[in-house]
Amino acid sequence: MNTVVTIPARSAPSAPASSASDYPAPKVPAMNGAESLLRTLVASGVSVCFGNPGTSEMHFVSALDRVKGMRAVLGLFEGVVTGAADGYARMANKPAATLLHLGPGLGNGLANLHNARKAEVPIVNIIGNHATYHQRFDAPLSSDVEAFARTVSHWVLSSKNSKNIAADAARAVQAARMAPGQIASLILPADTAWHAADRPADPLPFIGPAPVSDLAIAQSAAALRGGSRAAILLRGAALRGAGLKAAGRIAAHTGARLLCDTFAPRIERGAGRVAVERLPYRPAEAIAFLQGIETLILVGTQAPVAFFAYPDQPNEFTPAGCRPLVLAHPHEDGAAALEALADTIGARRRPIESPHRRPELPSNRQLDNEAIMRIVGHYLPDNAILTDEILTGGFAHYPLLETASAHDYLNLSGGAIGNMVPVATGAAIASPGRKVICLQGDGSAMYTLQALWTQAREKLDVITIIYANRSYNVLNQELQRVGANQAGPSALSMLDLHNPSLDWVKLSEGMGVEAVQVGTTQSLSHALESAVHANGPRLIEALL
Ligand SMILES: Cc1ncc(C[n+]2csc(CCOP(=O)(O)OP(=O)(O)O)c2C)c(N)n1
Repeated sequence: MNTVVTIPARSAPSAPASSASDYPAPKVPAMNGAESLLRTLVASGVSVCFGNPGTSEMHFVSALDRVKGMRAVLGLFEGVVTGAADGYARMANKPAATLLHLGPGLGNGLANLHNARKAEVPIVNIIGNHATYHQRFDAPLSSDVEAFARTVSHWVLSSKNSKNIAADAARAVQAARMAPGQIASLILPADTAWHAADRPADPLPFIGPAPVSDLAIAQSAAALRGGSRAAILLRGAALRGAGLKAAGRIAAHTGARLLCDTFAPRIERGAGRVAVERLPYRPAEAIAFLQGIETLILVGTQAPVAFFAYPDQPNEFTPAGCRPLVLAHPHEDGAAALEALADTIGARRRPIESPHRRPELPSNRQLDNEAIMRIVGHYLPDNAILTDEILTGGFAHYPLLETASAHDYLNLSGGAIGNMVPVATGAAIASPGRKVICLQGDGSAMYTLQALWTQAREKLDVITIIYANRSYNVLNQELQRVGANQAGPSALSMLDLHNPSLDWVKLSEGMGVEAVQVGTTQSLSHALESAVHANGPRLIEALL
């Protein structure tokens, strides 16, 4: 017999039970659905679960002690959970699981699942729901979980019973790992977790990136040989390792420019890496940047468009007369395609790699955005991970890190702010032994600041530098750009973060992360140098 829980019948006492012993203890099966799910995830290579559970996920939570191989990490808000899963996947190249509490828990995590979808990373969401037979009562936490999930997921399935759940989990991991990386959401009604399962499921084969056709390679080769002024716009795995090297060979052989999207999710930069120019954010600058390009080869991305439409400004950036040519779609193997293209055109020269020249420290003065980037570049440890959510603080000074120590640069990929404190947290969990430096706008930081608590609890090597300009600065600029330039005090107060000013040292220390406030280049240098050599999380409030 597989029935495992005695559900109080409708004739059960109507008065609340005075103690748990008033009801018979549920029988515990040898392996319940939740345990079969967890064992399947581990067998399929999922070894970290970021979660914020509730009653409907208690069987999953209790299985964590019976199943070895799953690191469970608590986030104190679901946006932390989903953003951390994004950061983990960007660095680990495989999915973490999230554990989310019904529709509202998932809803809290949606913005960062949106960002993860744009970053094209794999994530397996496990979302609890009411027991199947309870859903008709419209109890307080009832909602259309599938509808919530569909908005951000490539794959959604609600498990029907405890016997299916392991097989469903194996399919969820397979779906998440489908190139270039997908969001898979498995909904788990509470009774499917607590009833008996037969066994875990075996892992399913991964569907890796599709090979690029010979024709696509021949077309790009012909375009490069034709002598037109060419550029290659890169995204995804092509911005790392073999793909980046092959792109560098092509550039050295043909003179083609190498470009990346403004918000590429991950890029290998710094000493020893092939330098890639970053597409500017503002339309006028992006158009000037691309001017003169006659052939634009696309690898893992689309032809560039503006972040927003602005009155009287173009929203497509490809120059008139330029031919965009897809070498590799995002689900295809862009790195292999670049290698094949380099071989086809006979690109034998070594790629040009950036030298190692740490940016010089600025002279002592009040902090500004340029000085912060210089100091970060100066002290950046080898093989660090940098996350960027600094909006107005960053664009102009991005080139400063070209000759800093080799590092991975992670960007806000989907435009929903509140992403990178969690992303830095997940990246640190995926990359033990590597320092993570989180460059963070103060406005954006406040959305998911609870990630600091997770950093403290997990003792993660993350240094967060808050750009404390006490403003939604970028929106002050956007006011002008969209032509809403009659803003008065009420409008401007919506973009201002004074009154009261946030006390970042107290906020951080309140969550267990040592913190310091700095206002000069010298004090930032001291604070960063000391943080780089320390273990565990630190926060530096940089006054601007
Ligand atoms: C989820 C979400 N909510 C709101 C916005 C709109 N928004 C874009 S930038 C920004 C302010 C960012 O401020 P901060 O991080 O301090 O950077 P700064 O503009 O000062 O450089 C806001 C509110 C957004 N992009 N995403």
